[in-house]
Amino acid sequence: MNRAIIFDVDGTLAETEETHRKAFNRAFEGAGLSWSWDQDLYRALLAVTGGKERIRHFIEDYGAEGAPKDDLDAFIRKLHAEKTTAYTQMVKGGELELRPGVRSVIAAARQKGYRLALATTTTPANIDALLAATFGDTGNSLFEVICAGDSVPNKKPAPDVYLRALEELDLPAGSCVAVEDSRNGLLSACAAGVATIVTPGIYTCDESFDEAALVIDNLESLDFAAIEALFP
Ligand code: XBP
Ligand code: MG
Repeated sequence: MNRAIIFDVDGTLAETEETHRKAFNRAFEGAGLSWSWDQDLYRALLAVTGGKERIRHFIEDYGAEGAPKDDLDAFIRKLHAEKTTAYTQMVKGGELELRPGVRSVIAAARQKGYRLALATTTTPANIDALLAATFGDTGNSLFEVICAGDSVPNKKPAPDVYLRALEELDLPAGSCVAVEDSRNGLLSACAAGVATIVTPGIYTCDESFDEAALVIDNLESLDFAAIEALFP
């Protein structure tokens, strides 16, 4: 079978962004910063993908005070590393579960011989924690290709991460279907030529998904035949 399903991670495999938001706030508090991202502010900040890029966006575009004037990159890297530690600890603590239908679609795809991949903006350590918490020891072996975070120069909505996944799968875009939760993710997959199913999440349900091949609340209500119908 030379077909693949490429899953996004955050918001798609699981509703992770609330845990990310709490982890950012824990890191800010630990660094002695007065910053605190509530849900409305975080929804706006999610326009920028990548945690480090999101922190920089908050500093430069929201006028956040407390960051050093010099070597801002090092400051952001350190703060984001502390956030990743907080996030992975919370995930390992069991606070996340897979979104409805994710486990059954992955099982059906594997049973039918589909290849599986991840294409995500998030940090690799976050993926390891989520896969271990939700699939146990077999988690990492489920996905033949995992393209994540800083492994590509341009994050979503740029197509880089999906192009990298196609390259590592050695498949053309037409032999793959993507599953996403956000407009940034949809634009990234579409720019790479990959037909995309969107399952909007709590932070993305108000976004537009006109370019999607299919928009559904979650994968639980999806017959696998509807995914197969998206392949030529
Ligand atoms: C979502 C993102 C990530 C997460 C936070 O990634 O944009 O930045 O919000 O994770 P995707 P990091 O939907 O592509 O999985 O702080 O590790 O970036
Ligand atoms: Mg996502």
